[in-house]
Amino acid sequence: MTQEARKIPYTTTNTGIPVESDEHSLTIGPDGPILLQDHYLIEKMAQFNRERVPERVVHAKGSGAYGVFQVTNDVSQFTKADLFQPGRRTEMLARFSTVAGEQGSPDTWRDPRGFALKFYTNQGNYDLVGNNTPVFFVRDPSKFQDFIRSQKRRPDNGLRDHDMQWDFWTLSPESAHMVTWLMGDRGIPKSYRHMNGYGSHTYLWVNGGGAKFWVKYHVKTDQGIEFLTQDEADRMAGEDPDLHRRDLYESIAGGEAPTWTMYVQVMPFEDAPDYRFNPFDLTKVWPHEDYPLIEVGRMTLDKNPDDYFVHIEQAAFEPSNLVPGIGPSPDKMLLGRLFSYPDTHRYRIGANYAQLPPNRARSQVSSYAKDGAMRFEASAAARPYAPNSYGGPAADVGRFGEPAGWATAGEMVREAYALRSADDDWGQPGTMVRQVLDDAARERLVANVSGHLSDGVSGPVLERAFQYWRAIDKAVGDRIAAAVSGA
Ligand code: HDE
Repeated sequence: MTQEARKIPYTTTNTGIPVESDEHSLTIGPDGPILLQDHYLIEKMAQFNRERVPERVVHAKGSGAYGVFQVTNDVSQFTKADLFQPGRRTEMLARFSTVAGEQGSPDTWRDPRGFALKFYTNQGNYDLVGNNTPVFFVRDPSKFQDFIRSQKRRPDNGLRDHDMQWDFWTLSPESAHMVTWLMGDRGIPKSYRHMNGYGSHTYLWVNGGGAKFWVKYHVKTDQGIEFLTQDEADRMAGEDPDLHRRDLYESIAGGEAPTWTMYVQVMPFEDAPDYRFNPFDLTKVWPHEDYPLIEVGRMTLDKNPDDYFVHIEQAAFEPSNLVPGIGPSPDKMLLGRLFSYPDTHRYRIGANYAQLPPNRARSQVSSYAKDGAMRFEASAAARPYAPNSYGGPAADVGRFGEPAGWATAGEMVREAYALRSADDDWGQPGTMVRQVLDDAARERLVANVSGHLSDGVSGPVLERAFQYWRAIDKAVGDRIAAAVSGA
């Protein structure tokens, strides 16, 4: 059968020139030396050597899909953000990930899960880069690099090390709330479809009249929360390390598009200074009795990317992508992240990462950026400077309102947040252990922690870990100590 009849294209070089063979390099006689003029062979080898971009330092192993976000409620009284206006439907991209493992690591390791969303709004990209937990391990960006290094591999032997993890955690009591989440059932979701996402930080919303509100995002799974036990997860890590990637891909390919409902908790702007704990502290949740959930809309993931590398590996999420009507809060972690993500993208993908298919805005882009490696879109202006008198873009001053921010003043210091009456590290995890978990979940928590601690944690660190858990909850701490000692 001719190739035409088979309806497959002929192979070409990267520049479209038909190649002579898929299998044989160019030699002098069948047994002879290979010729330098075999440009196609050289192109194949060279291209292969350059197939990787650096993997993400954290959140390296992930999966993602495209979808839509449909507003289902009227929250225009709280924000003028275009994507949250009544009836609006916005295309989007989601990427889910584990945090500490590398590209090939098992999906079912105990770890927080990244929950990164990119909305292609009419006013540029809005990125909500959250996790499947509403809190985090540390509250100052200066501790993040140390924290991550304690979770990843040791420089000397290249191994991960539970002793290092507990050493850092027990010396950083602000981690207690997040560690309680991590060691409980939420630490290993059944699949990416069966977990919630949270914006985690507090953000600022501004409405059309300029009124300000503090908000926290909750993106709840409509598939229901489900988890794997430690034993199930350990087994699946061997049987199918790509379990969660496969599940997401196959569900969407099979026409079962997963959905999530987005809610916000809204705190009036004036409540923040007198709230009983710091509402910007990323290690705390806001009790729902104080600030109930308000529905915003529904997200549906219904389209698998046609190329994993192009759309998911090169996806560049950045908390600094905030659109009119949404701003940062004084959460120091969030403020640190505003710098870090664009910086990592320039290093990992390149200066023109914003032009790639998953990252390019679907709305008008008229920035003055020009040139740089791999640029393929012409500059937006023939005269690349502002102001100019040749029709170049000009900021529409006043149209999008004031910057979404807050008033502040003070001396420069290196200090923790000023403590308030209910600002302690043990209270919320204690409440969670006692009031949110049932007996069976508490039992699994004790087993998960004691199993983890029984694997290579040294004497002094172990002793601190028992104190840490007793500070969260005396009874649970005692049970963990007994389980480890008896192990
Ligand atoms: Fe990230 N984080 N992070 N992080 N993070 C990255 O960005 C960082 C934090 C989160 O699917 C990196 O593109 C700093 C909190 C997700 O592509 C990096 C701090 C939360 C993803 C980075 C934090 C997150 C990342 C690695 C402390 C939840 C994956 C590669 C101030 C609210 C996004 C990259 C995706 C990825 C830095 C803390 C979520 C290095 C400095 C808190 C979901 O830039």
